[in-house]
Amino acid sequence: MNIKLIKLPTLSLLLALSAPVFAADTTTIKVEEPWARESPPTVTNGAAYMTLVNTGKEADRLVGASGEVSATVELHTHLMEDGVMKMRPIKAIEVNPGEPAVLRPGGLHIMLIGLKKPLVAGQTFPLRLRFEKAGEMPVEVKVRKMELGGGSEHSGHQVHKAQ
Ligand SMILES: [Cu+2]
Repeated sequence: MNIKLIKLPTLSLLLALSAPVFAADTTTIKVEEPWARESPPTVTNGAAYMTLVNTGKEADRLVGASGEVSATVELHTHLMEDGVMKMRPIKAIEVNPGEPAVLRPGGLHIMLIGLKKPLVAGQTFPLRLRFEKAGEMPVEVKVRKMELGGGSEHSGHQVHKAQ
């Protein structure tokens, strides 16, 4: 009788320990510097940018993102159409080993549609990224000051230009 009582917790402890170890082994995506621009109170959409680095050997893809920050979260890209830059939803963003996927203004981005409240510089908000192979990954997105053509002298830092 005693053997059974000891065995059961031992087995469940082993299972509990092996699960996170397995997950860590398969996590090959590094998310660098997730950020978003601050949004004026009248603007209801925002975008999140970051660099996705694949440190593994196999190709992976960002297939979705979600969060409480906005009503809808979509993967977008920019396309030139008849001389006009347009945003288009896309199904996935390729993240291949040795080829970091750079999400930035004017290019790939995570679109935040229907912001529940304005994005305020200095604050952060959580997003969950979903990769085809690496699975779900939580990130904390930092909100930065808006950089506009004319008013850059008002901004504290010039690291990120709009273009
Ligand atoms: Cu967009």
